[in-house]
Amino acid sequence: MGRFGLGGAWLLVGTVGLVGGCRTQILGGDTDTARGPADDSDGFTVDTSVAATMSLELLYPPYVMEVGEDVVLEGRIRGVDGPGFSASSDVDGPLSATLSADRAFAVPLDGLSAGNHVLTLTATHPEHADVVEELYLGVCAWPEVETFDDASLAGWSLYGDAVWDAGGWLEITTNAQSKSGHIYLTNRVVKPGDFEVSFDFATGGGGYTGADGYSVNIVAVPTVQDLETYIGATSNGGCLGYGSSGPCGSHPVTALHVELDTWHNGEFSDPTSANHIAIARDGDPSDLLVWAALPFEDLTWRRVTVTGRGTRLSIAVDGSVIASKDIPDFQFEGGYLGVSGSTGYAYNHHRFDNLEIRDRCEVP
Ligand SMILES: [Ca+2]
Ligand SMILES: [Ca+2]
Ligand SMILES: [Ca+2]
Repeated sequence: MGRFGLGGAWLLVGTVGLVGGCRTQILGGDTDTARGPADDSDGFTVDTSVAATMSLELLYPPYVMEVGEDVVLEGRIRGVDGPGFSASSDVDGPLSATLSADRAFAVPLDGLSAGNHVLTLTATHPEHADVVEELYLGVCAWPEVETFDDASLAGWSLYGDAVWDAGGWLEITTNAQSKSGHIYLTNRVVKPGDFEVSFDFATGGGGYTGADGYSVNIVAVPTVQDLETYIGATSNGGCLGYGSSGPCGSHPVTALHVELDTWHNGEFSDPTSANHIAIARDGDPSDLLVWAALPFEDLTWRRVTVTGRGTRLSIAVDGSVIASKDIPDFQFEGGYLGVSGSTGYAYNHHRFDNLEIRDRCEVP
């Protein structure tokens, strides 16, 4: 939970240089003498012998937050007893807010829509001019989940045998022998840095066991033309349509791959003869960074989430982490995201759906 208000250090809003996104306005210009108690309940002593003014105080106001994030804007009204309080956004209108007996207010921000907001906080009192605080807040968001329910596949480019299925998912190879397919999102790149990519997959239902599998790839090339050169340089079979270097070719590339491998290739250093989910890089399936065995050749949908936080890579399936490892020299470079796969003598469906990309969050 991102909670702006912990730590006990209340900061005075309106102090020059304190919070660049805030400014305080005292409307009307008329201040009154405080009529509060001589001993304030929070330990501050109010000197009733001098003129006092009502003020709004905020603690660590956020400048940017993620859409839906559990952030609460907190602060306090000082200088008077029995004030009123309200909050609003120029984009979303009035916001729900609470004001406690000791004049602490809380404004949950998790309902704000993505975009740039001016939040207006208003303290009212029958004997004082309103005090209005404006706070500038960016609410960032990620792309919508790609459900592949629409046959148009806007933004995607298909190569080889990859097809859209009327069930509302992709078939990367089709359920037949000696197929290879690729599909890439070519109107957006995944940004470098920390990332989280989630998707549903289902494979099986074919002929013979293991065939060969597929891979989600993020390829750091500058242009779609360079991407297509890379695709053309990849090999099939155990290279799963992503291998372009090492045992699969001589086309070096900077890339990250999430293998869903159902065929044991001893010559590629497959670490197990079991089905495995693995992370490889740079077009080389023989150098796995992280892997875990998991039986999945049953045409059952499972959800995979691959997370990169600094140098730590993790793989979760249906919400449970099955592999996590720190790779000291790992650096995620981002790039074009796609899926590749291949079949040989043995074959399977290679289905893919519900892609969710969470790279650097941006304010739209
Ligand atoms: Ca779907
Ligand atoms: Ca393999
Ligand atoms: Ca493998």
